[in-house]
Amino acid sequence: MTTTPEAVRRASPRRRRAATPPDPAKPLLPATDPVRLLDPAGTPLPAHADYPEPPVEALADMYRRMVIGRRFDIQATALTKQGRLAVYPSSRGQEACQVGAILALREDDWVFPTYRESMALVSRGIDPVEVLTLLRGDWHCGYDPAARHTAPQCTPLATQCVHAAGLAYGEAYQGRDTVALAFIGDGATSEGDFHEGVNFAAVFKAPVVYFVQNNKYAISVPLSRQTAAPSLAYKGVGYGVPSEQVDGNDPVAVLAVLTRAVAHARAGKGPFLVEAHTYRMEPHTNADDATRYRDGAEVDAWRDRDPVARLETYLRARDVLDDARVAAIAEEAEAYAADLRTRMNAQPTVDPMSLFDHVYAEPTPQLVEQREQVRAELAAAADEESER
Ligand SMILES: Cc1ncc(C[n+]2csc(CCOP(=O)(O)OP(=O)(O)O)c2C)c(N)n1
Ligand SMILES: [Mg+2]
Repeated sequence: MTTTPEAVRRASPRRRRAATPPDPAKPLLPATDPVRLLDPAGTPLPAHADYPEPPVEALADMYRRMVIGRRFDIQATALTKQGRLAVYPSSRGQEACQVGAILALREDDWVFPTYRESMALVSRGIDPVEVLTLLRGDWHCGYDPAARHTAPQCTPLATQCVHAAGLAYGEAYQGRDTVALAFIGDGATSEGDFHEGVNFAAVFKAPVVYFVQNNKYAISVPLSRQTAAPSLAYKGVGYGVPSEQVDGNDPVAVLAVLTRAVAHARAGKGPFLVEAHTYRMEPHTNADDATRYRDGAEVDAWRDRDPVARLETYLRARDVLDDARVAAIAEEAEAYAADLRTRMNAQPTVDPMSLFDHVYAEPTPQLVEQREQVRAELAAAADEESER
């Protein structure tokens, strides 16, 4: 019998004992399946080793904010139909994400919202009329970003990812333990700014949580035309950012995962990326017709995974909610919407010339010229009016 080198290698005990080299990407990788602590019917699943369930009082608070948030969202959509709002991007169906992100943060942490996050901002305690100021057509965001630690709602996709990285780095540089949370949509993860923001935050260990709400569409573009990645959470791995995916319609899991992500960032370990699988129940905005690109059966399937009903079922089973408490919260939400309606129906007084006031500290010659043009047009219109 001849012994070949290959046979020797195969028989070698060293080969059998050789340890698999550690996978450097492993600690960064998200769970294969999105983290879930409640099933879609609201029944608790076995405890998760990495994600302990948040305290039940926090979940009760979350439920109340989600109910008020949903009522706010319905009211804002109605205001577009009455001509009181220019446009409104609804986040109905995304209540667990909108409220969970806010509850995972401290008041002095920073939020970097997109146009979709009105519900999150009212959940943060910002006056809803202020939140809707921009969408009403004003030139400013309505609230004081520095006072509320909340950036203006961002319409250019993904630019907030870079702002959040810079702010978080600056805060840490000055010795503060503030965390910044940047919301971003599934579609916007294809934008360069998302990648630049995540990369910068990773290299400079900026305490940012990038929170991707994967609501399955970028206006009419479905996720399948957006990415070939197995999950958007995998986009963190290439930048050395630990990532997780979560069932975005499971309020308990969303709060648990985001709480851990925020703690990671606050502990000085750098950014964390969370992808929440959720669904936008309404069209992109009131100006969009979603029936042109998705069918009713798909929407109905997601209706069965409603995050508000899911949390309500769970909290009733825990004896934290009963009929009386549910009715009281619904009444509170009704009063909140009625107050918003009344205040939004008052005619705002806006000076068109104020549009030019805060563009530059020193206006450019072009801006001066444009201001003069508008002034002349307004004066001519006023003359015409008085001659009638
Ligand atoms: C830089 C830039 N490009 C294009 C647009 C137009 N636009 C507005 S919303 C949107 C879709 C974004 O989808 P996604 O990121 O999934 O967020 P969602 O609206 O679903 O919350 C697009 C393309 C924009 N606002 N900014
Ligand atoms: Mg989307």
